[in-house]
Amino acid sequence: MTKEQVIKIFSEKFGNQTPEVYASPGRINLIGEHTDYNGSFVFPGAIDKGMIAAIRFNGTDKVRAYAIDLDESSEFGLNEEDLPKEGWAKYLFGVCREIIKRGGTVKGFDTAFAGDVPLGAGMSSSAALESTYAFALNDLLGLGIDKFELARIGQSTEHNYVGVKCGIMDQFASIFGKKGNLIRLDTKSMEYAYFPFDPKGYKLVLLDTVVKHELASSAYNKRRESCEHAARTIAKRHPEVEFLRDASMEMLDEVKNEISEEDYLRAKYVIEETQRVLDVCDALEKGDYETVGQKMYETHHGMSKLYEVSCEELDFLNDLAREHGVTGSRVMGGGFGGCTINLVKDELYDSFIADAKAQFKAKYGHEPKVYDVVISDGARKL
Ligand code: GAF
Repeated sequence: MTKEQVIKIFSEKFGNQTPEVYASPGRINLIGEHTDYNGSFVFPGAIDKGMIAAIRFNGTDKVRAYAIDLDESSEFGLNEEDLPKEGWAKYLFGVCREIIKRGGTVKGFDTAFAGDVPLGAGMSSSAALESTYAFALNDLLGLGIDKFELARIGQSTEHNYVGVKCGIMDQFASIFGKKGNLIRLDTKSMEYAYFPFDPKGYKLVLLDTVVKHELASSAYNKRRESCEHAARTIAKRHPEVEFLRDASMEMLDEVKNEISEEDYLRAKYVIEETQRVLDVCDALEKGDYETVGQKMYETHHGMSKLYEVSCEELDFLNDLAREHGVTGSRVMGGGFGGCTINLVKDELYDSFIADAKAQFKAKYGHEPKVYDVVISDGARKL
């Protein structure tokens, strides 16, 4: 939806005074999955799909919000007990509350928003929404909150008002995104580096299974608990280990009999995935896309067999990619449904996509959705 369209809908809903308009993107992640809450590396980029919001202060202490795509409204106050009942409004409320907790004063506002990040596809529509409002309120109220803290406001919203104990990757990518660049982020030190990403002769394409399995957020939180338990157990022998990122396979093997097999497999995946991100960065610097792709397949295998966050439909698309000779393919994001991300040679693209659509439909009754990745800018005022 364009800026003009959002302003028009806002004006129909809340009157004619012109609002300000902000936007924030969803993200892809080339590699480094479930590593961000383990103090490790991620390698995301912002995309050309996101949320757009018109916003204007209304002189009250209430927020009146309109979700254009859902045609739903919500009105809520800004005190802790005012948590709205609408799921989507919890994100807006959470952002306001997290700003207030950090000492910022938030005033009541009217807002209408829309988005084109597919929901449940693993492209982080929720971070796009949080980042839009964190960025907008900070800018409009002149709060002077730095970009790292804006990302943390979104993350804390997830933790405290949505119930997902996520890492920082999605909000970071949504705020810090830069056109044409992936970002390698060290989630322990928060040091980051932009990597221009323009793989000549290849396309990066997402295949969305349009499947979202139930209880994804509780399963996600459970993965995090497994990792933290493994890290704590290792730290008893190796106090320098704060996160799994600090641990080696040798250290993990030392405690193998002290943790469950499940926790062992989860931790093994994270330790291996940490190394894969670094390997992919090296390979990219050499223009070695074969290695990048190989690591993507290894990640898929780990996410499917060790971390157990894939599902039948995602494995099906991954197998198909391999059969077609696609350079790299893996489940992207939190998992339990959503997309595969595929690094495909230009000359294979058409036949792979056509066959993926046909075979997936024959097996599951509907085609996967196809999104070409365009790496774009982060949160901004329009
Ligand atoms: C979700 C979370 F929100 C991220 O923090 C990250 O852990 C990701 O899953 C998996 O890499 O998107």
